[in-house]
Amino acid sequence: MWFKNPFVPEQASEFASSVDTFYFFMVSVSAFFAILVVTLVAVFAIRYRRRHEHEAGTPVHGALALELTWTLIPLGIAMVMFFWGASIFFAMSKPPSNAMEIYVVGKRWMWKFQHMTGQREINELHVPVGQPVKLLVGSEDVIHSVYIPAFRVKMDAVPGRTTTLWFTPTKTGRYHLFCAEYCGQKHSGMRGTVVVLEPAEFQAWLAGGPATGSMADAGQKLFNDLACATCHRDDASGRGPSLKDVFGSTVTLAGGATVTADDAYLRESIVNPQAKIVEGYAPLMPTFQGLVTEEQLNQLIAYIKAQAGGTPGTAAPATGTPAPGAPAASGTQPSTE
Ligand code: HEC
Ligand SMILES: [Cu+2]
Repeated sequence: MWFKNPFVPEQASEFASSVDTFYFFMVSVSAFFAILVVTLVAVFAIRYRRRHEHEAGTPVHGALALELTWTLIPLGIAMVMFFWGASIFFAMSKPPSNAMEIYVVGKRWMWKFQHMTGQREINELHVPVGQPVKLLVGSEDVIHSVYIPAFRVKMDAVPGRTTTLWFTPTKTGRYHLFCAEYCGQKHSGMRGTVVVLEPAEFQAWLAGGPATGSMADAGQKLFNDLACATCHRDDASGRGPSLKDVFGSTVTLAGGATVTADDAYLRESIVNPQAKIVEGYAPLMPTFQGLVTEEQLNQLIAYIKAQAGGTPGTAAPATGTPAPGAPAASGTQPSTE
């Protein structure tokens, strides 16, 4: 930014300077009017004070120009704030399609990350500089909130839902990550570090990680272990619809309504299958709520997404993909009882 403000955290993402400039503008406008009003109150109180017992001011009967001025100027300023703020908000809520996707799960009291290529991290997140990164945020238990002050981004982690947050880091280094939603006894300890690396270093880091399969591989394994595959086949021969190209497609539901099969829809279809029934199928899919952890759910979703061509986010980090066929990362065996 055009000045180094000692009162704000380091600026390490593309949003940082636009958020700070906007914030500085709002604080300046507020300070200007606060000081103006207080000063005028003081000046007028002294200047127009009552000087003797029976003195009364001249009454004012309407002053259209004055009233228009003090209405229109603040209106104009408020509108500038609104549209400026809204444009930043929209930019922050629309991740670019080339963003690298990383899954985040908040859990009392830690942050778990999983890269598409399979690497998992706890309380540490490695990302390359200059690359848009999209976090798909979920929670294993209560509401948490991912907060990275240096990037000026914050997003709630809500149980049962996938929220997203994105940023483009502009500087290598280590940055704080906090939980910004009080979540229990050790909330204040629910912290982490975002490590921003040069792209080459990041690739080396990815390649050097434990040899796990990609998220989609882990998801495929779960898909078989949980017997999803018995109902969902690639052709139409199963009791459930083929999931091959479902991600990103428009699904027609029983009753005729349509819905776009995005992350949220896939998640709901697995934990609450009765909520939206696909046209032409019986509502016989059992719920997997409680049978899969949040991370396993992400892996299943990653697998379903990977089956639809041109999945955003899977292309970027692909160069660091560890040996294919390596065993799935998942340590816990899902129960299918
Ligand atoms: C007993 C058979 C059965 C099993 C097991 C099963 N499903 Fe389903 N699934 C269905 C049926 C039938 C539908 C369509 C009706 C509906 O929407 O509930 C469906 C719908 C879906 C949809 C929405 C598909 C679309 O075209 O919109 C997804 C996603 C899905 N299942 C994922 C899974 C996953 C993941 C598993 C394993 C964890 C699984 N299913 C296990 C029968 C099954
Ligand atoms: Cu928390």
